[in-house]
Amino acid sequence: MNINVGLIGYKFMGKAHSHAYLDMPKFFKPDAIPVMKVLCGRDEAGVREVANIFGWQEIETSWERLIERKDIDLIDITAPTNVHKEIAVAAARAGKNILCEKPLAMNVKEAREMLEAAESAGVKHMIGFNYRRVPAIALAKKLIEDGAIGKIYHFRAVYLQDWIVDPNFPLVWRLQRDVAGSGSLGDLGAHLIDIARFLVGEFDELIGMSETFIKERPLAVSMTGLSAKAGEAKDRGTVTVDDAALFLTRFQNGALGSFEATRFAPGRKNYNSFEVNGSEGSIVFNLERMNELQFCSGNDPQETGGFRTIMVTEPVHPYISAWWPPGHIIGYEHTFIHEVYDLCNAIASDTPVEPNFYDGVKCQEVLEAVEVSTRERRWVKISEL
Ligand code: SOE
Repeated sequence: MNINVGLIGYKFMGKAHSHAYLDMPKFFKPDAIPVMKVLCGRDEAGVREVANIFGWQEIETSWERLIERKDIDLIDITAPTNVHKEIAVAAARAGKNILCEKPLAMNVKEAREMLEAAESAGVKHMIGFNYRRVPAIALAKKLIEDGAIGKIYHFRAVYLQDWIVDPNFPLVWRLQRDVAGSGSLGDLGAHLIDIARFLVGEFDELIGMSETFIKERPLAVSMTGLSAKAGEAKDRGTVTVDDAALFLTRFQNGALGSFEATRFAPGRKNYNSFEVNGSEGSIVFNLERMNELQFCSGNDPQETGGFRTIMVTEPVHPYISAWWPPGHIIGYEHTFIHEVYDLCNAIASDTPVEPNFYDGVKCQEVLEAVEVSTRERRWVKISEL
């Protein structure tokens, strides 16, 4: 079986997804093969260039036209957040399966509409929380489910970057609320929230705070991925999102959580890290060392107890047997390969895949609760949303 893919967006995430479709069938044996049918973007020259590099068969410059096509089975949305809802709802109504980048939507209302549209159309839907498919994080999940760290007491997470510390870094779309929805909170915090839900469970209540350290920046003349060029120094615009967001939470199972998402941590490039403490042990992960998982077991002899570093590259580890011999590490791009592998199998077998739009909605509720809490300076129950 083949799955004809129409991918919307061709920059940072568009390339990560293109690469995933290209490589996945070369290493995995999926039940359905993704066919790189159409790459879609507004700038014809830009989209054609990327389509040629990755081997997309055709291009489109209108997502509406793409969705109307009868020969497309899966719509993959990597465009900015403000267009997710319109595209996803239209794609669902046209009977297309959907993969959508995170955060799912601009707010809870939109996210719920997307879930409702996808569910009532009976299509497969997935959200791009790719870090669930880091083998070390998948191993952490297995260890927790096996009871290796017992009852969870703490989840402590930070996602730190530094690419906008320079006050003259331009006002890219990720710093504009009407395009991105929020700043570090939705871009980085969303990943932490999803990992927390994956490993610990649902949130009950939280209290948050955020700050925009640099309130004005030069306008951007060009941007791609996380790089951009500023125009004239006098042409400036207002930053309308948070630069950093922090919150404390109580999970429904009684565990306590602390979260910090910032782009103002010099030296931290993509430091997505968490520690889970349970009654029988602890787990520590850091994306900058993504092939490793730190594990401490309370059952170890006192003399030799403590954290051990598990190199998560043995064939018994999740996803790894498709790759290289032990110790031959994998990287960021592999998480997207694992994601499209699971999605293609789910479409082929007509079974649900996770994380999906439901997980997107649950994450969006937490994001919005942080914003409400920050604005109103109070604890917020997730059930209020
Ligand atoms: C930029 O902050 C970014 O690329 C995010 O948008 C991704 O979701 C994250 O995985 C890495 O950082």
